[in-house]
Amino acid sequence: MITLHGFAYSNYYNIIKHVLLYKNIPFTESLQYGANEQFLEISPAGKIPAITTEQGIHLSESSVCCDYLEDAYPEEPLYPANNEARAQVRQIMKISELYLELPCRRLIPFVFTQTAVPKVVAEEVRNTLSRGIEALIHLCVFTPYLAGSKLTMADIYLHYVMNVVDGVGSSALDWKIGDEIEGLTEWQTLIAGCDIAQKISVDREANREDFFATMMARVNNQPK
Ligand SMILES: N[C@@H](CCC(=O)N[C@@H](CS)C(=O)NCC(=O)O)C(=O)O
Repeated sequence: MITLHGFAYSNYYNIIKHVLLYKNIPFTESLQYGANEQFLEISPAGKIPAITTEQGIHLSESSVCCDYLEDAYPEEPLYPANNEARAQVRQIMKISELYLELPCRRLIPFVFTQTAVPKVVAEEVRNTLSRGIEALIHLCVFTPYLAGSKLTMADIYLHYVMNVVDGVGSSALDWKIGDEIEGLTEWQTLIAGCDIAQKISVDREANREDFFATMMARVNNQPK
C-alpha cells in the first residue's frame, strides 16, 4: 500500500491526498513534520509531502507524485488523453505554483510572526502575483472546470494553492487576489463542495493545533 508522508495542514500534502482519494488508491498516512535526518532518506530535500510506492520507492515533489499516481493508476484519469491538452493542464499547475503559491509563501514568516511585510517584498510579491493572475485569466475556461468539462489535476492543484493565496497572500497584502479572476470564486465553491475536498478540510482543521504548536516550538527552538 502507498504511504503518504507529511501533515494534513500542508496544502502540498493535500494535493496528493486528494488525488489518492479521487483515484480510490489505498494508502496510509504517516505523520511527519520534516526537519530530521531520517526523513531525508524519504524526501531528499526534506520537503513535505513524499510518498512511498507499493514497490517501496520514495518520491517527493507534489507534481512528480501527481504524475506518478496518474501513470501507475490510470483509472479515473486526471489528465486528458491528448498530448497538447495534457500539457495545457500541466501549464496551469506550473503557473499556479510558480506565480501564485511561491510568492505567497514568501509572506508566511510575516503572517506567522504578525510583523509588517517590508514594502520591497510586498511589491515584488504583488508583481509576481499579477503575472500569475493574468496567465490564469488567459488559460482557465471555468466550464465548469479549469480546463473544460472534466475535472483535471489542475483543478486539484489550484484548489490547494488557493488555500495559501487566500490564507496568507490576501490577508498580508490586503488584496482579495482571487477576485481578480472572473469565475474563480464560483469554481472554488464547486471544488470545495465535493466530498473529498470536504474530508480533507476536516482533516486539515484537526491538524491545525498540532501543526502550529510544532512550528512555534521550532521558532522558539524548543523540543515539542
Ligand atoms: N516543491 C515542493 C514544495 C513542498 C513544500 O514546500 N512543503 C512545505 C510544507 S507545506 C515544507 O516542506 N516546508 C518545510 C521546509 O521547507 O523545510 C512540492 O511541490 O512538494
